[in-house]
Amino acid sequence: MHTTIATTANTQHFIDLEEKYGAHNYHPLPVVLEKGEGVFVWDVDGKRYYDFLSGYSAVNQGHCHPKIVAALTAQAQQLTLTSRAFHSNQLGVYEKFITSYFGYDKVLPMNTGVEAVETALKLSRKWGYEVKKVAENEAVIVVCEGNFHGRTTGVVAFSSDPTAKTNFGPFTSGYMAIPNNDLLALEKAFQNTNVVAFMFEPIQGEAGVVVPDDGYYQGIRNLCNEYNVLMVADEIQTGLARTGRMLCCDHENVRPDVLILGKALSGGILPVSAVLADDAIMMTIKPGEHGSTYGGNPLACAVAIKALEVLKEENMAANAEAMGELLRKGIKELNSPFIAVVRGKGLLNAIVIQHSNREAAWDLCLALKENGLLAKPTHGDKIRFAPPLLINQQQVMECVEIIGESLKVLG
Ligand code: IF1
Repeated sequence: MHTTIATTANTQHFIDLEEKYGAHNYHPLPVVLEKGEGVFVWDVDGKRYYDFLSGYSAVNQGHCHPKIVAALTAQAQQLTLTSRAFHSNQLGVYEKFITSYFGYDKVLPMNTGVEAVETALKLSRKWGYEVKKVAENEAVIVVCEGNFHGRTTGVVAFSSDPTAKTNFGPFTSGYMAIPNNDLLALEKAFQNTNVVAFMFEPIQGEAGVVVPDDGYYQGIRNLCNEYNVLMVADEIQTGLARTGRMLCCDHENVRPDVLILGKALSGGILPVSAVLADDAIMMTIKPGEHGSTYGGNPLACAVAIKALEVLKEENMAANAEAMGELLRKGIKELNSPFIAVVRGKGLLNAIVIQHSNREAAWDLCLALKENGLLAKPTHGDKIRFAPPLLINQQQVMECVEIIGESLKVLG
């Protein structure tokens, strides 16, 4: 059992409601939030926290960014949903905007991240059969061990995490997993001429912010070119300025064939995801073959344009790079015997806790919470540090102090 801490009656009231009426598919920290602004969130008792999770990188632009909220409310009073049975005056404008923003011919709009992943998988197979000419039902998509691409039955089929898979089978076939960050294994996998795509996270998030070797993205690009395989980058978490570049693949000036975006595409306002590709790939999907009721809805279009504009207007990539450096340096200089590793890129970071108590990472997160910083452990010993990208130097320094102070609970 996890350590528990005293909560106020007010906080406990809301926790009890979730406990009683909600499915128990999460194990949240005992904090109940009611307000957010920029890098901060407030709980129902009025206590303020630095948000070091940012909705798992959905809130890159900061909570309730005024420009994005304004775009939301203006469009909400005009038109919110048409379905794709009709055109809207927002969709085409958004499609032109996002394709020129990222430099692709076409976009396919969806809602949640995993839907965009499913879209990319279907697109890859379609291209494989119709362009690469793989024999019917023989297409193989290569993925990495330790991947996290979402939670549908289709996507957990190629997860290597037993928690994600156990008792959810039977699973679809056509996937091959290789070790992450291993170009030799990738080239070996590509010997199979039925391979149509390699889908990867530029930095594995769920696995604990695993940054690959320099040259990995370039290596993938070269192998995909050589073997006529689609390079499919899941930048749902790493994209949109989080790692210090607009896309994580930009660190090596590499352009994937298929780009998957989600999370911060709306700045945390509503679920908006997208798949981008050029015509040779995207035009293999014909009317009726794929879609979604809410995909590309007017509200999402208006919000996504503003969310993308804000990233550039406020130089969020450059700030993420600089503040990430400062944060990692600050944490390293704490010289804590309980921090085995500090790693990350830009403001996608994690620490690995080493301690005789298996609950140490959870306990540290409780102490961080008491001291005004919210972060969540993964896989027992890792804690992700990923604040909104508008955090400033003075705030980073204050957060390092909070982390230093909180580490004292570990002994
Ligand atoms: C949860 C992790 C983060 C993702 C990548 C697709 C999706 C995600 C690279 C699916 C989602 C989330 C979902 C969240 C936990 C979280 C997560 F720890 F599980 F891995 F961020 F690091 N591709 N990631 O990271 O997007 O369908 O959820 O919109 O609670 O499951 P989604």
